[in-house]
Amino acid sequence: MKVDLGPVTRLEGHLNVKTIITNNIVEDAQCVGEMFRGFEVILRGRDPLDAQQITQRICGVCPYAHAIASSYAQENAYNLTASHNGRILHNLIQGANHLYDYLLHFYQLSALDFVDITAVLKYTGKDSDLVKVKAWITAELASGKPYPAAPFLPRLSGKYVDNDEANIGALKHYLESMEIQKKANRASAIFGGKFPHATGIFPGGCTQNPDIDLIVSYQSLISEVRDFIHQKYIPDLVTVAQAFPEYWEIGQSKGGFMSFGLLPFSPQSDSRRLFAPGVLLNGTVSAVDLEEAITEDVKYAKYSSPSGLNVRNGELDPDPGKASAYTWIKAPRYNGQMVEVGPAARVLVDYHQGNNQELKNMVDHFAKIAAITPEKLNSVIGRHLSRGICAALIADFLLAESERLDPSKPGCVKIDIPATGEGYGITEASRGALLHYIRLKDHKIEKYECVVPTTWNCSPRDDKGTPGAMETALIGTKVETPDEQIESVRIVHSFDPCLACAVH
Ligand code: NFE
Repeated sequence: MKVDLGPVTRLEGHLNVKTIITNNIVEDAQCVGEMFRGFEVILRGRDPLDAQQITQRICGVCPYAHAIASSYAQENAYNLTASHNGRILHNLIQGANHLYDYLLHFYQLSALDFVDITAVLKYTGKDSDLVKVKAWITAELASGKPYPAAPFLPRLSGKYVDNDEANIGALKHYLESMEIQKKANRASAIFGGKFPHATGIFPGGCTQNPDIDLIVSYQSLISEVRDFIHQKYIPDLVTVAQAFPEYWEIGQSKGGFMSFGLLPFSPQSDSRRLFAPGVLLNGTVSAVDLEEAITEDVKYAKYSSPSGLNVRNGELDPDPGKASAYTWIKAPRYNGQMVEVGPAARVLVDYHQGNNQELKNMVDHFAKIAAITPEKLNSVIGRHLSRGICAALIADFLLAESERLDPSKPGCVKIDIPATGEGYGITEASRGALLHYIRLKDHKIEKYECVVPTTWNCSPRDDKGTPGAMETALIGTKVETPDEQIESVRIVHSFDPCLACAVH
């Protein structure tokens, strides 16, 4: 039986997942990116300092990651070292965006896959927000509309959390989290400019100087976000994990893991980072090679350009009618290997290197209470919990990092754009490893390449026929209701795909 899950909702952009179900098992799955964008074409011939602005328009969810990757790439191409304040400001802006994004993903994009929202209909308390939601859902359900009470209902058939108090509590946090997300975005905006597309991020730093009153405002906002993470987000994650232990086994990708590392401790391009970069293959972590190892296959993607090109030589010739192709997403590979990127990769790659003792302690703590090994982070629940671990570590880091700003010094440095040069910039967007590459000619952009997290995770088959990370996580899954497949949708949501980014 063939079932298309698209358009999959509660994610960014246009994703279809084509499945073949035999005896209630997903026998095959294809991730289909249904649109073409072409930012790399738009950038050709432009002023290089447009790049960190234009690439933010790739996405309204992770714009700062693009601005930061672009700034790093330009610093590399201009032989420019960021100022002390500049690098810290980059971190404060990008880190706050991660916090916003994790909360958005858990509450608005995933929680309703697990939480039974109809529990609110039994609510008898006095909380005004919950009373309003209850009244609104009740009226919507009575209205006779074909799809009443969106985005809460309708929903896929399946098991949900069976505890009214936990369900109602999670709904309350769903509502509160939107205010908290706003605070995270306001914190980023203090130094970067208005969310979602910050005008203040540049190679070498930020145009906003770190005045003391701004630092205090930033810290106050991040402290509130941090409290929410510890008091509500992580307990809600644990509730879901305890209610759905089978999801430690569901949704495992069948390749390696890669992280580019996140939040450098100093302006130098080889600085240690809060989360270490690395490629984890067969239990061993190795350093990331940007020059040769990353290639993009296009046998099954709608491009006529050659397959298997590395980043420096990447091309983009759209071919909508290509017979063998089923998606607009290319298939990036690392030394020919399929890898998963994202929160689980970020945590596992760091854990295996012992880079961050607090991360190790948190992973070991959760592994102990769930009676799992750290490798089980490669699962639906594992990806969700990894975001929670990242959120807790990042919030603490941002508060400490903001103390290191020097209000007597500027936030940016003078930029001289050379006539020629090239540079790579790597960071971790919330959804995973993000690479920007820039090459200059006559002081202009000759070539720009982005290799983006969801491109890795939602990649189609490569030229050898190996499926992408999400495809492998879906294949073999047992589904109770083949034409709905809540199990498959939970797997897809655990990756938090962003198709706007994937096809960029
Ligand atoms: Ni549009 Fe993004 C993140 C990047 S995912 S959300 O996180 O880069 O491909």
